[in-house]
Amino acid sequence: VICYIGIGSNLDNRRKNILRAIGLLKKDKNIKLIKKSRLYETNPLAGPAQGKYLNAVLKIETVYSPHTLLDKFKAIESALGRRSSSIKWSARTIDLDILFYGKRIIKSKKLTIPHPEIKNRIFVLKPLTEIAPGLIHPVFRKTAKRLLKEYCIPHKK
Ligand code: A4P
Ligand code: MG
Repeated sequence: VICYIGIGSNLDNRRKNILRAIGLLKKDKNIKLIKKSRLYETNPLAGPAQGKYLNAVLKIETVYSPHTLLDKFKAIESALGRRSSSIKWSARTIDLDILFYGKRIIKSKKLTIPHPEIKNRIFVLKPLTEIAPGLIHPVFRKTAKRLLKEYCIPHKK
């Protein structure tokens, strides 16, 4: 199954964290890295005050089920020393999110796929459009390029 993965870091050596996470993904025989976007420096979206992120999107192929893939990502996050925080959207050494898992639409207690925030996140839409402009979002039925074009920042009153 072809999957798209969002990766981000805003603590310690951000670039090194991302490259190490990609290294660990590549080591897994059941995960094949097909494409990776450039690294984008992005402003933190939501959450408490924190430093800028580096973000990227990866295209992988895997035989893992969505939940097993999530477990693998959690293992990589803890291998890279991510501490679990009770504060939503706080700074992190590494974060791996499943953006798309083939064309599957999943809503379970542990997983929502496609990732529900894709359309609100420039730090996902930019790198995604770089590597897969024609990819169709299975819920909105729009391409990545289109979602990026429609992206706008919600107006705060
Ligand atoms: N979960 C549900 N759906 C998914 C999915 N599609 N992929 C569940 C991965 N996980 C999914 O995640 C919490 C739980 O979400 C998981 O245990 C899983 O069961 P987490 O990574 O432990 O916690 P989190 O990342 O703090 O929460 P959340 O809500 O996933 O936050 P996001 O969406 O990851 O956003 N600004 C910039 N510029 N760049 C960023 O990368 N990231 C965030 C975090 C906020 N602001 C950012 C960035
Ligand atoms: Mg996450």
